[in-house]
Amino acid sequence: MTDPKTRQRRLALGLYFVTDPAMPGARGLPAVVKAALKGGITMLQLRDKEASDEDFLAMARTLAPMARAASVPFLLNDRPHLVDAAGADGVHIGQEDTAPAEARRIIGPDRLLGLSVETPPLAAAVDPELVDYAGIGPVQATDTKPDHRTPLGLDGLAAAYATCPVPAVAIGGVGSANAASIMKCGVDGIAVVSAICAAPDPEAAARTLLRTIRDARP
Ligand code: TZP
Ligand code: MG
Repeated sequence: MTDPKTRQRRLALGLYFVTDPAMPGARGLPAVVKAALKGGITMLQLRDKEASDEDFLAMARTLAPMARAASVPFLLNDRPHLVDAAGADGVHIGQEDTAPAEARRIIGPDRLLGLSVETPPLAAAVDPELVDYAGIGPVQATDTKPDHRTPLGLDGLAAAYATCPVPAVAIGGVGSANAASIMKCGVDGIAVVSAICAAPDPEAAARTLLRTIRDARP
């Protein structure tokens, strides 16, 4: 097994863009991702709960070389069995998806594995031998994930982060208005969907968020 520390050195959690299939509208997802990369996102995840494996893989194969050209790690949401074929750097799973040990077995020892945690006890339970980073949230209620759990708020986020044995990003209702206060909870970065994917100018949105989180860092 690759030393988890070696894998974690490849993480770049600052501004993690998680995609939505519908928000780009007529612009198309690749154009929005291209703009987001230009704006400085540091990590990218393809998320589409409804797509067939075939359509998901086709989009992943479009985005993977774009991310690679920008030296941005590219992860798939939920589908560890497609990581290899997609040429992705890893997978992000939720508590109800493939178990971490199984996902790690499928993707192998070298790729990145992220896990969503919704409460401080779930954050504390993350196995750092298997999981490279956590997504803690939702911080606030969000329409992007209609089935989300009770929002943590800033205090809940700080409490979850404090117990978490791996680096972590905050997710859920994160945007330029609250990014600075979220970073002050100590997290290693923020993950956003709508703040970039639904923005009229995704490049400018990414640039603004990046500046905000860099300025907020101690
Ligand atoms: N996991 C927890 S909240 C969420 C996910 C994927 C959606 C976040 O979307 P947004 O638009 O950044 O609030
Ligand atoms: Mg999931």
